[in-house]
Amino acid sequence: MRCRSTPLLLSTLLALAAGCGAALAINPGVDIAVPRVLIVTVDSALAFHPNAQTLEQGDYVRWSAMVSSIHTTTSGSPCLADGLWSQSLATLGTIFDRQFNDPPAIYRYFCSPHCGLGMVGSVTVTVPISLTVQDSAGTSMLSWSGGSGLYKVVRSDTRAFTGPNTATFQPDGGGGGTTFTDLFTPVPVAGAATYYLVLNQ
Ligand SMILES: [Cu+2]
Repeated sequence: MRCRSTPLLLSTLLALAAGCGAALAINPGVDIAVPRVLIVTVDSALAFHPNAQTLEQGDYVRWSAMVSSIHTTTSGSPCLADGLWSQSLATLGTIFDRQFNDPPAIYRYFCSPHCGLGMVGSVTVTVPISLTVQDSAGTSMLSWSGGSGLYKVVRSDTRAFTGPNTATFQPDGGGGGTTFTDLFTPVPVAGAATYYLVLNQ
C-alpha cells in the first residue's frame, strides 16, 4: 500500500514513510514526498543563501532573486563555467529551477560577476534514500540507507503533522543513526501514524 504525501516545498523534507493500512505497521506503505525543492535566494549581499545544500538525486534546487541585481547562478568552479547550467538572476522575482539527476557528487556554482568576491555555492547530490518500515510485535521500526547527513524523525497521527501525537525524535543511537524504533508514548494511533525523515538536523 502506498500513501502520497502532500507536496511540500521544504528544504529539510527528505522522505516519508506512512502506515496507511488498517493497522499501523502491519502493512506499512513507504513513499517519497515530492517534489523536493531546495531554495537558494540572492539579495543585495554578495552571497547565496544558503551557499551549500545537500539533496538526493532527482531533487530540485530553486534559485530565487529577492532583488534586482546582476547576479547569476552558473555551474563550475573556480569561477570557470562548466556548462551544466547558467541563468541570470538579475530581475527581482526571477526563479530558476534545476533538477539534479546528475550522479552523486558535489556540484559547485558561482555568480559570474561576483565570483571573484566569493559569491559561490555548492550542491551535494546523494544517492536516493531508501526507507523501510517494519512491524515488530506492534512496534514500528524504520530503517534507511542512502542520502547523507544527520536526520531526525517526526511522527504524527495526522498527515498535516499537527496535534498532540506529533513529536520529533532522534534516530536510534543519535542523529547519525540509520534506524528508529518507535518505543515512545503515547503510542501512535493504529493505521494513522506518518513518519518523516528530516535531513540536515
Ligand atoms: Cu552576484
